[in-house]
Amino acid sequence: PQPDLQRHFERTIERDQRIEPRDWLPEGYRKTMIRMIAQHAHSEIIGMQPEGNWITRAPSLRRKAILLAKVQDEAGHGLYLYSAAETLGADRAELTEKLISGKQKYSSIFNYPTLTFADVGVIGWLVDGAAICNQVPLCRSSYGPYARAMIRICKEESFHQRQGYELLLTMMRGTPRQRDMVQESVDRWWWPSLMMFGPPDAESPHTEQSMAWKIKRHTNDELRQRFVDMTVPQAEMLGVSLPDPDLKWNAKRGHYDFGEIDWSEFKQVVSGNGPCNAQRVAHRRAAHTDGAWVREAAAAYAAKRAGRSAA
Ligand code: FAQ
Repeated sequence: PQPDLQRHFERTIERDQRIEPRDWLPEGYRKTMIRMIAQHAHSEIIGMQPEGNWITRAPSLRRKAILLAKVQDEAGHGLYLYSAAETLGADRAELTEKLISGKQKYSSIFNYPTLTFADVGVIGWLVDGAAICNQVPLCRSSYGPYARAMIRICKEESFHQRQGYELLLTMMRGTPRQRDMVQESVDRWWWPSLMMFGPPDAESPHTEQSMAWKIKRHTNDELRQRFVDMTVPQAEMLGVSLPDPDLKWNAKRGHYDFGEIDWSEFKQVVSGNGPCNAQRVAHRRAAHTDGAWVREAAAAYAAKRAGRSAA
């Protein structure tokens, strides 16, 4: 590149200003941003499935309406994020192709099954809670379209998190069986939620460069610790225990200590061998195939309208 373009990019980052689509940017930055935004978009779209599983079986009309709205928000986040990826020159159809052929990742968390309705509450509380913890700093990410997308998405995620916590509070005020359902669900989701933050810093290939480019503002371990510190008091309020015997307050550090994460499980899930990976991707692929006629009709309609306005 011309030295002045490179310098402009570096100074923009140094001054904490935003990189915009019209700006020159290094190829590595573009690739990293496309990878991260695409994985995030795919996560939102695949993330509709675990909760979508309960829409037809929600225990009341009110819970059904709430859940429908939440899952619909996730679709919106996915589409919004694909648009952000397009500002970097990515092609949406290609990104979808990479998702359904298993070439691009999405968050490990969505490869776990939702076995009871309590899972809907726990996903809201823990999964959306972890997502917020990770995404609030991304509102200050150096890539403008992504940072701005995060502002709106975080607002909606906060609402989702409240929704989950309120559902769980209601169940905890219910029968002993309902309380057991909540506890059993927390026991299954706790460790996978901690894995959402990614590998430990020492094994995270992208963190250093992404921090230097101010794409990421905190490391994976920093955010994981923040999540644990924020969640333990919420668990106490709720009256559930977290399934970690090593979890305890460390006054010296001013943080909660917690046990070792099973990184072999994480690796298995990320490499496609989690409990639901095959099912999630197959479902998305089927939806894509079944929806081909809608895309074709929309494209034909757009072409016809373009022709009419040109005439
Ligand atoms: N699952 O070097 P790092 C949501 C991959 S929230 C799968 O640390 P990086 C809301 C990573 O991609 C979930 N793969 O990478 C919702 C990389 O692979 P690659 C989505 C993971 O990028 C709630 C490799 O491991 N949120 O959807 C995971 O610096 C409820 C090495 O890792 C975002 O995407 C994982 N957990 O840091 C929806 C937020 N962790 O590409 C529905 C934006 C790591 O080299 C219902 N993304 N990997 O093959 C980020 O903040 C970052 O990308 C991290 C990973 C922190 C996820």
